[in-house]
Amino acid sequence: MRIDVVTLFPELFEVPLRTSIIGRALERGLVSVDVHDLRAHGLGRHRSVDDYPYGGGAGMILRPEPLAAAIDPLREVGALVVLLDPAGERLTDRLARELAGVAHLALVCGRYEGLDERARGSLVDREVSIGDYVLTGGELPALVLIDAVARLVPGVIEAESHESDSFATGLLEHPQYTRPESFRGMEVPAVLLSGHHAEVARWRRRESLRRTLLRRPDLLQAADLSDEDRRMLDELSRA
Ligand code: 4HQ
Repeated sequence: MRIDVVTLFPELFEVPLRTSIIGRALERGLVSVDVHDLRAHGLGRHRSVDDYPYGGGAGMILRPEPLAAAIDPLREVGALVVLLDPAGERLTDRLARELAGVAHLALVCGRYEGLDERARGSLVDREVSIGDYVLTGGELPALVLIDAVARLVPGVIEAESHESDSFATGLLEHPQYTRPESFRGMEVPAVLLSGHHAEVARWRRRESLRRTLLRRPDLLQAADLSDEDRRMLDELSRA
């Protein structure tokens, strides 16, 4: 998968894209990310990329010409152009999986008060929001999108790990424990030390259901639940 990024702050991408699982995916060539500095297409001696809003008001707006100069070549080679913006479709597990199936993404990061509406309307295919809060730019949302999507590219992590992701199963994940067996007087649940694989699986499923019921009951509507799950849920909600 290929990802291009258009930004005024390329340096924000350096460490995150060199680190850990995503760093390794890039090193192995499973994903490639090219970061383009919008300033390279700035206008005049000052390489200006923004200007005051027509009609007045606070803040600056990104002019369409530098955006077009940066984005047109990416459109030409077939990239799906995605703008990170609070007005976009919310990034969910479903959307991350959909975007992981796109061979070439171009992520556009706004700054200030955002893009001129003509650039948004003519240069952008889709808009994605990472949540209902206001950030200073689209760079952190772009990194969130890259992280969420790249880990789903075959080979980046074991398929097992994301097939059991909470939002893939529709339930929150069960509690996990590692050494030591006793920590500050708190013990690892005995069933996990028992070696009974079927009992471990049943305990984990019950704890997933318990956590989802307590913290995100809204997820239960869409979850794929067996008769046994419904029986467990029934028992949990009585208790
Ligand atoms: N932005 N999800 C870029 C966001 C945002 C979000 C605010 C995007 C500022 C210029 N983007 N503009 N939330 O807060 O995607």
